[in-house]
Amino acid sequence: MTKYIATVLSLLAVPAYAAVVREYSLNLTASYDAPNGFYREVFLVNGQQPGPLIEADEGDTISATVYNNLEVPMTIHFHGIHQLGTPWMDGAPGVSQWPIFPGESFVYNFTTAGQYGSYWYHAHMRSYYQDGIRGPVYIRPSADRPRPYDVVTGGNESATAILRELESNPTPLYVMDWTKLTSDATYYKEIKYGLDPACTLGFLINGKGRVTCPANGTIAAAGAGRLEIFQNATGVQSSFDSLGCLDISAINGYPGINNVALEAPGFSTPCQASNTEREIFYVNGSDWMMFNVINMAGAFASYLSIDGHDMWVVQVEGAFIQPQKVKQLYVALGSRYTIAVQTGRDNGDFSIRFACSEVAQVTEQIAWLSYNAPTATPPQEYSVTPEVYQDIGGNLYDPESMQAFNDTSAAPYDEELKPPQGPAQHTIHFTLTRTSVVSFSVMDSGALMSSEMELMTPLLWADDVSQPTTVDTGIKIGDVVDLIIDNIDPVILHPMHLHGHSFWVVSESNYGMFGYSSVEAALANDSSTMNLNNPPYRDGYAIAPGGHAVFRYIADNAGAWMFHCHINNHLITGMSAVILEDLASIRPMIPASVINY
Ligand SMILES: *[C@@H]1O[C@H](CO)[C@@H](O)[C@H](O)[C@H]1NC(C)=O
Ligand SMILES: *[C@@H]1O[C@H](CO)[C@@H](O)[C@H](O)[C@H]1NC(C)=O
Ligand SMILES: *[C@@H]1O[C@H](CO)[C@@H](O)[C@H](O)[C@H]1NC(C)=O
Ligand SMILES: *[C@@H]1O[C@H](CO)[C@@H](O)[C@H](O)[C@H]1NC(C)=O
Ligand SMILES: *[C@@H]1O[C@H](CO)[C@@H](O)[C@H](O)[C@H]1NC(C)=O
Ligand SMILES: *[C@@H]1O[C@H](CO)[C@@H](O)[C@H](O)[C@H]1NC(C)=O
Ligand SMILES: *[C@@H]1O[C@H](CO)[C@@H](O)[C@H](O)[C@H]1NC(C)=O
Ligand SMILES: *[C@@H]1O[C@H](CO)[C@@H](O)[C@H](O)[C@H]1NC(C)=O
Ligand SMILES: [Cu+2]
Repeated sequence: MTKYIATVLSLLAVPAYAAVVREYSLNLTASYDAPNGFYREVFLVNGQQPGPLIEADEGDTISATVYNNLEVPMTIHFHGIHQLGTPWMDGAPGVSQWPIFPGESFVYNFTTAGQYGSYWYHAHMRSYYQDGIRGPVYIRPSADRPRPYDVVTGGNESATAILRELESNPTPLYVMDWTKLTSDATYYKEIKYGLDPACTLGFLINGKGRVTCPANGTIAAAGAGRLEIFQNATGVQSSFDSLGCLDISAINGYPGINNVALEAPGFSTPCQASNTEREIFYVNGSDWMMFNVINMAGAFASYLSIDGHDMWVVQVEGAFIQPQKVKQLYVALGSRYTIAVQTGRDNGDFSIRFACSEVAQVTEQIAWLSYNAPTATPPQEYSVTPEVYQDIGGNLYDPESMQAFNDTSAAPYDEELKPPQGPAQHTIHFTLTRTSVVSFSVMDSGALMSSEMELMTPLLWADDVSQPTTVDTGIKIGDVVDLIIDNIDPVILHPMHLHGHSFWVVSESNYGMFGYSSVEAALANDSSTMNLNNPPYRDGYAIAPGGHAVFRYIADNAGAWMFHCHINNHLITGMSAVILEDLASIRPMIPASVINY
């Protein structure tokens, strides 16, 4: 009741742009469904996957009550939301809150002040978001944010006005990978048989899609480059099965076992095609469309391309960028991109393609962009135009002429959004490594985050914070922190995500380790390896196999913050650290209701 009055009062008090409280109920339930044609248990948020959109205007408060009607414990993390001043609302079990047990509920209250753009929410317990506990968050930017739309439209005022209008309600374009087994079942097989569950039934787009079974030759042609990478790195010759999954049995020492995440060990089932619904976007005569692209997958990144259309990338992870006009967009796991697409064709139907970008699987999912009138029963197949830019492996047909999005040069449009220059107060080194077939680490020591931590007293208020993956360098508010991250794995890319902050990617390379003890040391020797001038500003970034990156951020948010790989199978087998930030100053603020939950 007080909640409601507060909402109404704040609406009445100031006429425009008044911050309000946006209330949401997220009801988590289990069901049995076949989104791409194969029945399995699925988890749903308010009866759907992905869950409903949580939206707000910049500065609003979000109050989301989560009802856990599942049979497993749960927490919800609002990915990319800084939780400034409310680290106990971050949804990290064992770090910031107790799990929400079956039958219980929890209220996530937090401000969106200082943040705008595209985010998402997802389960942070186990790998449960891969079973369907995930959905979008969108924060409309305040009026005073500088927008890059004139660059996109070449100064055409009416087109700029259209983009400005579309910005209030972008079209969802969410990709996620989907497995035949539940995430728990997959995990238990992984541990029992010592196998890497890197094989899926393919992607879903906005929760829809179908399984297609490309001809062997098509998979082989699209996957040739990957086989070479794999062979160079491991010395093992391999091939793809009919689902496009890389046969990893040779290195794992389990000859004959394949599709291990999907089938009973010892059996590989050939691909079975399904004919389920695909997502269709109707142009309806509009000149432009704006999409919020979010990779909500549990394992795989992807390449996005729209046949016959350029994509203008205008926003990445909560910041407008210097726009790039591209034919292909690499969509990192966990990352968000807003794209503007000029829908300037007279008619026709075009494929929107997401191709898996990982060595482990060659697979593609399609949605349609249709210039035809919406029909009650859309056709099972469209006859699409031949203007295809990428194959099912995401290889561009003509890389010379077809521009791909360049993350490295995606600097914020707001030129003031720059990293602090001088030396950092803290430099923390991480090594990304596979410590066994079924464990992964971020720590130089190879230490694994224990999965039991999820059930332990959260570090935010625990008496003993000294876990092997706790990083405590005495960070105080206002300090500058550098994370040097070397990925020593020869094949596996790790999309690293930091809670509580956005950071600048001040150095990155796909080739070689950073090789310096600090940013200062690098600058002193060879400043061409560094970008402190206009680096990308992100909350997640994929680190190439055998490559490195350096993230710089300002410690402005006291708490206990996870720094982890977003590939679920890596996260839950150890690949996370928790960086402590001025805990002493925030501990007195933690609500008793959260501690005594
Ligand atoms: C959550 O926010 C609402 C609305 O501001 C407020 O009424 C409620 O007391 C808050 N609950 C908690 C647990 O902070
Ligand atoms: C959640 O959904 C279930 C199944 O539809 C329903 O029985 C239950 O009442 C709902 N709970 C809430 C809090 O909405
Ligand atoms: C400017 O944009 C509008 C809206 O998309 C379009 O109708 C018009 O043709 C454009 N003008 C020019 C000169 O391109
Ligand atoms: C694999 O190794 C060969 C021989 O060193 C090299 O020519 C080739 O470029 C490598 N391929 C890839 C994809 O790295
Ligand atoms: C396609 O590849 C699979 C797996 O390697 C093999 O079993 C099958 O015989 C191949 N089919 C054709 C038509 O070549
Ligand atoms: C086009 O029209 C359909 C049916 O009215 C509607 O569902 C869809 O949202 C519209 N698309 C756009 C881009 O406005
Ligand atoms: C991407 O941008 C960076 C920084 O501007 C540049 O050094 C690099 O060559 C670009 N990569 C490609 C493939 O164009
Ligand atoms: C310093 O830079 C030079 C030239 O770029 C390079 O050859 C050398 O390896 C660097 N030294 C260190 C210690 O990394
Ligand atoms: Cu990883």
